[in-house]
This record gives sequence, C-alpha cells and structure tokens, in this order.
Amino acid sequence: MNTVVRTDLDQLCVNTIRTLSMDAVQAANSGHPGAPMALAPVAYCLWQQFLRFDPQDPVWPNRDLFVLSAGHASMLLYSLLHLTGVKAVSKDYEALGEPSVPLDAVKKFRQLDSRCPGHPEYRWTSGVETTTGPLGQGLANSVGMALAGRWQAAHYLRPGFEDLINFNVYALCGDGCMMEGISAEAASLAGHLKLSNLCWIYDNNHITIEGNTALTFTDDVATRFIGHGWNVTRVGDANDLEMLARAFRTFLATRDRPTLIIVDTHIAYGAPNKQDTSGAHGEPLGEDEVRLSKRHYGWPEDAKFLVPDGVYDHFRDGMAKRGKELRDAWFARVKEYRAKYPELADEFYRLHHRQLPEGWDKNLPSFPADAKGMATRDASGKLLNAIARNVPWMMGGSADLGPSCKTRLTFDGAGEFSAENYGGRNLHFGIREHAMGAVLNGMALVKVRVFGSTFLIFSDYAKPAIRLGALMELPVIYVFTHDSIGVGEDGPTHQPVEQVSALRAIPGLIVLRPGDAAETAEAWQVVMKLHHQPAALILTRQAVPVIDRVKYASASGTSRGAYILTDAADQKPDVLLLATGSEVSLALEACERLRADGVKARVVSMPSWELFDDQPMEYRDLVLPPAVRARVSIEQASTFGWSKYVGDTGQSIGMRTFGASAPLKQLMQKFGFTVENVVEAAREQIRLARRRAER
Ligand SMILES: Cc1ncc(C[n+]2csc(CCOP(=O)(O)OP(=O)(O)O)c2C)c(N)n1
Ligand SMILES: [Mg+2]
Repeated sequence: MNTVVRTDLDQLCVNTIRTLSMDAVQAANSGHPGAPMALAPVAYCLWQQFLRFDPQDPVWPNRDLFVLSAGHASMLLYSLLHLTGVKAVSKDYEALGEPSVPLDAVKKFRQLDSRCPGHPEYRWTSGVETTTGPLGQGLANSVGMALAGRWQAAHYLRPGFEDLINFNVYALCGDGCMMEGISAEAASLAGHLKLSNLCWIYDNNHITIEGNTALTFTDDVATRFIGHGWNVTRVGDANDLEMLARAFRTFLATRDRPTLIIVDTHIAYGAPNKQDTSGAHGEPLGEDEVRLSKRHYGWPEDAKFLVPDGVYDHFRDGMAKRGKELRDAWFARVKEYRAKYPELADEFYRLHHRQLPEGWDKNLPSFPADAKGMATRDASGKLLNAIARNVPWMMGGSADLGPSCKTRLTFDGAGEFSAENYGGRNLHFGIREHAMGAVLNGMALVKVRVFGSTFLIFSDYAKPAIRLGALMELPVIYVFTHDSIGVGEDGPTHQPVEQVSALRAIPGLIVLRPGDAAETAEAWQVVMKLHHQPAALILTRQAVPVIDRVKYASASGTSRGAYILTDAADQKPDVLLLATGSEVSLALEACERLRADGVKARVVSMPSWELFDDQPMEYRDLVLPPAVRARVSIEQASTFGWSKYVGDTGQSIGMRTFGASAPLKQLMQKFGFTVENVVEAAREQIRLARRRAER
C-alpha cells in the first residue's frame, strides 16, 4: 500500500502528526513515540479549532499559550510547530521570516543544534512556550502564566478594552505530571485562585515507564481535582474530535474555576504490538512496527516524513488564518488603546520587552554606617519596596514567609492578589515552594517582573524550578533569607549548609550574598538590571554592622562580584581575607586585629562568585593577586568550591557538618566564626607561605 487512503482532512492531519513523530523518533533511534501518536487528535483539535495563535507572530502578547508538560512527547509539539508554519523569532522578539521548525529539523530530531531537541526548550525553538521534561513543571508554569494573565488584565484593561488581554493557557500532561507533588501544589493554588483561563488536559493512558499505573497510581483524579476546586470533564475516546471540541467549549464557558479535561487515550494508538504498553514510551517503535502502524492509519508504509497534499493548507486556512485575524485585530485595538492610554500602553510595551521604566531606581534608601547594624533581609525589604513602587509590573510573594523574608509590598496600592482581586501585587503562594518556583517561571514567561521568597534552607524545595528558570534564562529574583547557622535556635533543620554551593553550581544563576545593608542596595540594583538571568539574594536574619564606607571602600564594588574593602597601607598584603555576607564584618574585625599587630592584611568582600568570574583577568588579579597565596575564606556555609579562590594551600573557614540548635553566640564559638580563629588562620597562612618561599 503506497498511497494515502483518503480520509477526511482532519484525520489526514492527525495522522500526519502521528507519522512525523514516529519517523522522527525512529530516525533518531531515540525518543518517545507513544504519546504523540495517542495525543495527535487532542492537540490537533485544540490547535486547529481553539488555540488563538498566529504562526507568523508566535510572540503576540495576547496569544493563547500551549504548554506540553509531558515534555517527553516533544515530537507532538514539533510536528504542530512544523505543520502550522510557526516562524522563528529573534532574541529581540522580531519574526525572522524563516520557519521555526523546518522539516529538516524534524528529520534531525535530537541531533546537535537541531531546533527539535529531545525535550522542548524555550528560547531555542520559537513557539515553545516553556522548557519541559522534568514532569510536573510545565503544569505549574501554566498556573503562573494564567495568574500573570489575570494580573495583566486587572491592571491594564479599561472600559471598552475588556478584550485586550484575555488569553487562555492550555497544558497537556500525563500520569507522570499527575503523580509529581508539584502538580498538586499547582492545582491547589490554581483552584484557590479560581483561574478560569487555565485548562489542563490529562493524557489518561494508564501507562508509565515501568508498566501499568496499577503498579503505582490509583488516585481518583477527577475527585482529587474537584477537591481542588476545579471543573472536571471527561473525554472517553481521544480519537473523538467532536467530544474533544465539546470539552474545550466547556472550558471556555467555565468562568469561575480552572478546567481539567481527562482524556482516555491509548499510548501508541495504532501500533498493533505496542499500543497500550510501556514499550511505546521510551524507545522507537522499530521499523517493522512503524510500518504496521502506518498500515493501520492507511498511510504509505515506506513513506518517511510525509506531509500529504492539503495538510499544510488545512492548517493555514484553519488555525493560522484565525490566529492572524485575531492578532491583527488585536494590534489595531492596541493602537486605539495607546491613543487613549499612552502611559499604560508604554508600560505594557516595556513589560513585554523586559525593559525597566524610567526612574525605576529613584528614591532608594541609603544606609549610614551603624555598628549595631541591620539584618540584610531588613535592608532588602526596604529596597524591594522602593523599587517595586517604581516598577508597576513588579510583583511577587513568599511561600508563607513574607513577614520573615521581608518581601511584602507595603506601599499604598500594592494590594493582595486573590481570586477577588487579580490586580494585587502581593502574591501568597502558601507553603508550596516547588510550585512557587515554577509559577514564578511561568509568570516571567509572560513577562511580568517577579520575585519569590522563602528561607534559604527551603530553596531545596524549589530547586528544580530554579534550575529550569536558569536554563530558560528568565529574570526571576529569589530572596532567600535566614541564610546560615546565624539563625541560631531553630537548629540544624533550618540552618543552611550546602544550599549556597548548590545554587552557585547552577549555570547562569547569579547568587549574591551581600555583606551589609549597603551591599544589599547594590545587589538589588544589579539584579533588577538582569534581563536574562535569574538571581538569588542570600540574606541574613540577624543584624550585621552597616560598614563605615568612609573608612572602608564603597559598596559599589558589589556589581563586580568582589572588591577590596580594605587593604594594607602599601597595597602589598601578606594575607587575603575573603568573606561574604555576615562574615564580612568578622573579616574586617580580624583584619583590624592583625593590623594592630603589624600584619599586612587585605579584606575582599565577595558577594557574588558569578559576577566576579565575569570580570576581566586584570581586575580579578588586582583583587586576588596571584602572588599572594596566604588566603583565608570565611563563609557560614559549606566550604565546597572555595578552593577556587583560596587555592589548594589556602584555608576555608566554613561548615563541614550540620549546625546545631543554640543561641547565635555559642554557635559562632562552636563552629569557629570568631575573630581569634580568623586571626589564627591568617597567621598560619602567612607562616606556611613564608616556609614555602624559603624552600
Ligand atoms: C521529574 C521527572 N522524573 C522522571 C522523569 C523520567 N520520565 C520521563 S517520562 C516518564 C514516565 C511518564 O509517564 P507518563 O507521564 O504517563 O507518560 P506516558 O508514558 O504515558 O507518555 C518518566 C518517569 C522525568 N522526565 N521527570
Ligand atoms: Mg501515562
């Protein structure tokens, strides 16, 4: 059989998605064919009939968003991006004219530099709205997108322009997403916030990698979501386009809560030996099974990457035509809006281009020297409030620790975001750190400026999302407070040890642990200017001295990651003391003690390794002269990684065990964060260096 059996165009398009996916996985000899084969009609129905998306302009701000949370089914998305002719977009959000996913890219699925990598990657393939693969993340991203959509509508819409921001968010997920805890956090939050612009579609195929879900997952998913406050509907046959359309219409008609559509599917639908088996999950079907499946679809068995006549046209005349009309009409409306509300329109433009408003840094507090000092979390709270007041589209919140992390926006009009007030800028994530991270990513993907906070120790609970934010290059700001054993009596469960190292190990994440209030002010200005990098501010619970900037160097060196805070009189130090955060003032004290004894010491404040590593070599060598090998680092965290700066002969004063529950002073003694200990380490370093020089 070598010709396509003529069925209706809908079926032809569905089968094209299926066969493209099968062929790509087979050619790569790697990937997941089963889910695309099963979900082709679901995705087809949604895209062709409902999704408001213009392939010519895949970044049009009011487009509907499609999230493939089951990222392993990436070929489903690539097939759609290819068949609908989605155009590539530049870094500056300009359409380039060339296709995002040419057929050649599909043929090179999973190969180096192909626009079709193993899992969908935002930023790399235009039309991919978020990076997915780690299951459940996409679902929580979609909640952030829907939430940010509601905020944008509440903030920007004016009478007569109610339809300007009304995009919907669709997320497609599988059993894996449903099992991951993050989906429960995200669903709970979305239900609570009544996000009726959110629709999840559950690929209920009863199969995961190890076999049937009878092994692991017998939840009554419908009941669970009803419990979360969702509208739940069901489609008993994934191949029934009419039933699917009805379900989507039900979603569109539901105005008071999110919708879950449970679709009963058959993984690898049409593959005679692999359908309904986990064998169709993580490996190619095999040439023979591909052929047999094609036969089942009425497809030419030997054709590969075949797009039959009429398929491109059908998408062009359906989804693409509708999308373009909607998009053009929207831009016409924006023109009218701009004429009437130029300031709001300007804001909206800046928001969508990740720009800051004029005067975003006006009226920032400054912090005079103060030996008694101030916790860096307190300084941060003041700065955040001053900045957010100047940046109308900046918002965020905490996983129930806002009062402790000082991330509440307290100025007039900031407001509380809730189902009754979508215009509020204080978000309340509840005790859901993991979802918070992924929701922040989703919000950043629709371009609002976001921050989130919790105790540093609980950054672990958000880590998978922080990592994906870094991978996606999203400018999410994390405020992590209670940053060390300095939290004292709460004890080792709440005292971070390895968290800073772990965050520093994430490529692209800017970690900043400022040493006092003034460095905190500089740090906030650094992170606000980041457009494509997430950042983590690591802040103290306890007061630390506000350093005398007349006696010592200005905090402006913070933006270079590390700077000389005080130096030997002849600028030829015998020993370098490197410190971050609360240990900077300890280093200064030790330095003064050493100086009183005639020892030439230099203190380097080192709030950010990443920023410092980015400096030219001349600057790095100026701050840390290679010839000076007597070096001591002081940081109340794991010493992991410090050898990069102190060298293999230097000493790191840090944490090598978990902490303990006790008042702060006792902990400092116990773990060696005392002036005496730093002085002794410095002297020992100098002794060792001299001995080496003599050899
Ligand atoms: C957080 C996370 N854990 C594990 C995996 C590895 N993994 C990829 S797909 C999959 C099974 C998913 O099953 P399901 O969502 O039902 O997809 P289906 O096999 O039905 O397509 C697993 C365990 C992953 N991608 N992410
Ligand atoms: Mg499954």
